[in-house]
Amino acid sequence: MPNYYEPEIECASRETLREIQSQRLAEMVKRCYDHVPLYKKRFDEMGLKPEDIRSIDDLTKLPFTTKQDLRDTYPFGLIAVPRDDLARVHASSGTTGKQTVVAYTQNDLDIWARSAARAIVGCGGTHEDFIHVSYGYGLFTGGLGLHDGAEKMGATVIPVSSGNTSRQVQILQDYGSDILACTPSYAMYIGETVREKGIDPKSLRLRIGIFGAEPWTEEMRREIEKALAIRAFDIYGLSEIAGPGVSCECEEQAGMHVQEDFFYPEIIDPVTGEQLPDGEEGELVFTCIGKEALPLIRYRTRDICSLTHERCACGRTTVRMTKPKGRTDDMLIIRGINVFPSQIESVLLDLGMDPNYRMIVDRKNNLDTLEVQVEMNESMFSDTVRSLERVERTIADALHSTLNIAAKITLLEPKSIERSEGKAKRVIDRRKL
Ligand code: DLL
Repeated sequence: MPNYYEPEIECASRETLREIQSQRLAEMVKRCYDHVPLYKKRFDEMGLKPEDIRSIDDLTKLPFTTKQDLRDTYPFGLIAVPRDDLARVHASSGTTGKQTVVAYTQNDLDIWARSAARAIVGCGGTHEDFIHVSYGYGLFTGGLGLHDGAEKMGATVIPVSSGNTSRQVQILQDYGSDILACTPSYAMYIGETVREKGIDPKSLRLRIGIFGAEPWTEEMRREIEKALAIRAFDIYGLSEIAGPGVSCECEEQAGMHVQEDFFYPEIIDPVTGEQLPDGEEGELVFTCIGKEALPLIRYRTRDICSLTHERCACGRTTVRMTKPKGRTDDMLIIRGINVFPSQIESVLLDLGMDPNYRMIVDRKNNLDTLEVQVEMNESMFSDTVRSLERVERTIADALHSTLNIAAKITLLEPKSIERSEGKAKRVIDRRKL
């Protein structure tokens, strides 16, 4: 059995898990009340006492926490331990507004590393593997998260970080990396570079990819698996809750197992806040039930997915979440139709296009417009103008029939869309400017 498989938790009965969760929830709520002024104030306003929370069934009595709460208390206002007890700080990229700063005690780092270790083992990683980490190192949690997880489960880490793609390929070849960890868009770029260098991906030792930090589709999975001759797994996480490893696929690839002894998930209706049952799509909410420094209560992730408690064929009993298809805040509303960039990606890949695209949303004469710029691949580039027009029409028709949205399609020269080494930026929304 590989290291860092923890069947006493990962395969525990639902009753055992509930007991652990209930006890940890009661303890963390008390800590929040005693040490975080914002929570004390909210509880007092609601007439709620920490003693009212005795089990997981009481969770819905608790208020939500939002990203705005973290911003309002920037940088360390929600921290529940003395500054001296902190072991590390990370931050989210903060494309809008202030950065979100998060902090960890040594125990929190251990919980996170255990989660990431379970994730790597769940994907089939073993202590014999060389894990090539191409997530960015730094305030972003990707690099150090996978790094600590890999060390925890006894593998050998290659801490490459992102960038210098040609060197990444050289290292994959020369060091014999077994596992690649990076964003799916960067994996695609690395795959493209492997092809351009005339390397047969099957000649690489690479076996497994652990990709996350942004939404990606099943079609994209197939493309990456082909380009790098590997099995590609989805890993999810967010800095506010820990980092990568909050959940991850197992070898069944049938949803991501949540490390629910540390991070308790719920799905809610984003408008009413009501809890939704298994199988229903809504906003993912997490309560950190094991953490000390930043024990967030019912944190609204804004990610859209659903949960299932059905036992997985891998034997794990932990709840699984579906691939988040996007965030409530990257959902575009174009002429009243809700569109996630991942849906556009699905349509393009289904048509055999490469997933190099950009969406430009604008408003002309009070009407929303959508232009989808799609990069041609090398084989199409030599085609006649007429056949390219046909391709544009085919894409426009497919978008119309699957998403019911009219878009202008513009084909661009190969390589004209900037490649991403981290999270890809696909949307330019000029309506807000
Ligand atoms: O992206 C942590 C991470 C690093 C996860 C490496 C996986 C791998 P943040 O920068 O705080 O943390 O961004 C978190 O990224 O709320 C989701 O919207 C999105 N996200 C993360 N993983 C996935 C995924 C890291 N597998 C935000 N699928 C989250 C879809 C994802 N979206």
